[in-house]
Amino acid sequence: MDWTTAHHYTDIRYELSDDGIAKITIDRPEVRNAFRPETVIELSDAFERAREDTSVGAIILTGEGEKAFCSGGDQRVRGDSGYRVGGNAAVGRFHVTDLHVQIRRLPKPVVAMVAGYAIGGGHVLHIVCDLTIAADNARFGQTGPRVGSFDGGFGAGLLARQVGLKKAKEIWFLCRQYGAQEALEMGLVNTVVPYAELEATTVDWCREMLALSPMALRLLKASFNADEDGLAGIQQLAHDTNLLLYAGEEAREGRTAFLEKRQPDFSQFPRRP
Ligand code: 1HA
Repeated sequence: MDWTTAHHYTDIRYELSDDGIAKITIDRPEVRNAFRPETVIELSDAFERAREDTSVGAIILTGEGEKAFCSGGDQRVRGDSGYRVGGNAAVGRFHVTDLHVQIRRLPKPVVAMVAGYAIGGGHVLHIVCDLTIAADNARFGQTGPRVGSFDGGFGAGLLARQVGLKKAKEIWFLCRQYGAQEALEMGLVNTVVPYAELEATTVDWCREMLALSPMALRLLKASFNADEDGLAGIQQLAHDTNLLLYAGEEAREGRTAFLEKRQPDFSQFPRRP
């Protein structure tokens, strides 16, 4: 698969295919692709870039190499008030949770491509992606209670929806690791393939989605969020449908009438049963 670098970062890579796929790679293999605050800032910028690029229809999130997708927060820069920017700032950051929200609200499918460890905060990153394609060497788990941390947001709630409440509590309470096949059986991932086929399979899945209606996919993602995110999810779905309204004659009549300083004539539009 040919990828073209579309923007240069320090901790990540941002690449595009020639047919509408953006690939975002955490590139810190020396720490099993753990993220520091700078990594999160770059990831957020890359996801925004992929969102704004109208040629992009699907996004892959992955980690460099075959040893890890991501091992969570970089424990070397963990301070008492979060993870330290530049390793020495007085005030730490805890904002990977904002990235979770960003990935979920991004109106294009985001696919986690997991080889090796998806652990701790790295595990939560794959949980918030829409789909997960796992290599046969993938290993999943939470470590929070072992290192004095936890994610009671999407990391707990979405996980429970994906694997069931008892299993989610087991994953968090015991901090065990689970292999790819076990993850598949519990509904944590969509498919498992040999490592050598991981990228080709992920690209195939993305291409299948690229052939489908972008608006239907967008509304489906918002619909799942509406169920899961309460009022914030309904807000997203509502504004996506408002976008559809804007594109039609009925809304145009409202806008044109205002600009022409006349009463709108909505009588021409059907009141559908
Ligand atoms: O829970 C949260 C949050 C919750 C709410 C809001 C924000 C949050 C933000 C973050 C997090 C967290 O992510 S907490 C959980 C943090 N992560 C971990 O506890 C995982 C730590 N790593 C491991 O358990 C293992 O390294 C591993 C299972 C991923 C891989 O094991 P392996 O293959 O045996 O490699 P290992 O020798 O352990 O690691 C290779 C190198 O990578 C080591 O460095 P070296 O001795 O070569 O210098 C190791 O220290 C480093 N490394 C691995 N993971 C991390 C790391 N360095 C810093 N941070 C890491 N997370």
